[in-house]
Amino acid sequence: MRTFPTDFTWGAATSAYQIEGGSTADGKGPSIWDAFTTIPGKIHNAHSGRSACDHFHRYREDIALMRTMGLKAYRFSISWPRLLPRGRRAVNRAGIAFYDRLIDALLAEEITPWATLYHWDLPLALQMAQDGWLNPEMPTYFAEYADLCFSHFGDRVKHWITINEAWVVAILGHGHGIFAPGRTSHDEPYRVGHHLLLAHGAAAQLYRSKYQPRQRGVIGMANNCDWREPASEEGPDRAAAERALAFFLGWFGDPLYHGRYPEVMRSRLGDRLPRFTAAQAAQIKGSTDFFGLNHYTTMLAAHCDNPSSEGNYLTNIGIAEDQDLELHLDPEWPVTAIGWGIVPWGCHKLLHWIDARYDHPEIVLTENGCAVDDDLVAGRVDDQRRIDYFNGYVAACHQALADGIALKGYFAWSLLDNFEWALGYSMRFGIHYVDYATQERTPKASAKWYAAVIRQNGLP
Ligand code: PNW
Repeated sequence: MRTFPTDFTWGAATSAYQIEGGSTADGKGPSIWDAFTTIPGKIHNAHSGRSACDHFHRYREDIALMRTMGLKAYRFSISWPRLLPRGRRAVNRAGIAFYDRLIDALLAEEITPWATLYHWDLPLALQMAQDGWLNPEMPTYFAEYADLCFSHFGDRVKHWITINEAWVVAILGHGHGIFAPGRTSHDEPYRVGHHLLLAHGAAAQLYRSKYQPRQRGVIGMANNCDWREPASEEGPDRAAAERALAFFLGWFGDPLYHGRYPEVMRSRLGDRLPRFTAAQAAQIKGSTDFFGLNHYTTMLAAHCDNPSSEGNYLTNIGIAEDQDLELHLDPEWPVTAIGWGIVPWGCHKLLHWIDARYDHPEIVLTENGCAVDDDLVAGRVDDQRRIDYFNGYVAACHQALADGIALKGYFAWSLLDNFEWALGYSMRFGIHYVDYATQERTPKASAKWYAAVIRQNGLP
């Protein structure tokens, strides 16, 4: 039996646009994803989150699924345009009431709510009239919205995540244009990333000064990173792998923990990388109470003198031209339905990389999971491949704990099959199967496996 610490947090995660549906219900305003999903060709089969898993109406049923599993914590996101339909000022009381009901129902089942403030569903008005995350005023608007959330929910929500995956918002939303708002540029991602960091910093400072002394919660950011393994033992490939990690996680982790961007980004990007004023750097440095990490996969990294970031965005390469980098899979690795390698040792190495670079922070794995081509057969989903994936990654977490890394929690992505962004409903990440025609939920074998892990607080 590989046992976890008694206070270890076992959770599952979702996000508002991916599960709620109710996209115009009770006064909700449109988000950039409501708009983006209407553009022909952007989303697999023209799917959208209009109804999604109808969690907006079925949250009680979904909390019952969590209770059945013995889940300790549930990570969800708050829809900014559900609270502020035009992004600022006029508050939609019915939106507040929805999250009040959700939070109260979770607490009634002794499930700890972990709330993410921004999981990509920016109010459309802020995009159309203000250029969204390109606007240097966005950190101010975000802090206003955060203030609203802390003031209404902070008496009950003690775990806050400001921004989910700044890298994805910057690179996939403003670099490759495959996610909302669909912009393509080699320069905008760095400005967007800068504003996201400033937005996090403004919200975190507000929380710490105005709310934390009374509410006594914690605040962090959830950044995503895959592991980059050198494609060979040669110096250039080792340097390429390290550079890839700096451009992926160091981009956000270094400002949060060191108060500056990685040196390799500053030297390679020059004036394309914005600068922090001394006051801004001081506000961001040390602004998180834990290191939130979303981790899914690993790629081999090789030096390449003329790379291209065109093509398969699923490799998470970023702006390859800035990194002299090429990525590929080891053909030996098994892959998930999305084509991501299943490489648990990459997770273990990344946890060590974070532990060393940021001086032993408390880490929470805020997302980990995989897509499987699940079949519902006679009321059952036998997703052994997902169990194998989780088993490998949870074992890697246990190994990291045994090495002395301060890992505090693990959140499976996802509680439910849901709207997988550009891939629509074609990819299933859930531990519960969702029949989108009937909205019926079925616990997969992986939900039962995970329930046993939680019950035993470890791996058999
Ligand atoms: C994360 N990529 O996003 C998100 O936080 C979730 O909303 C999402 O459902 C989950 O991972 C599974 O994909 C990503 O294509 C989505 O590079 C796509 C990419 C990376 C992260």
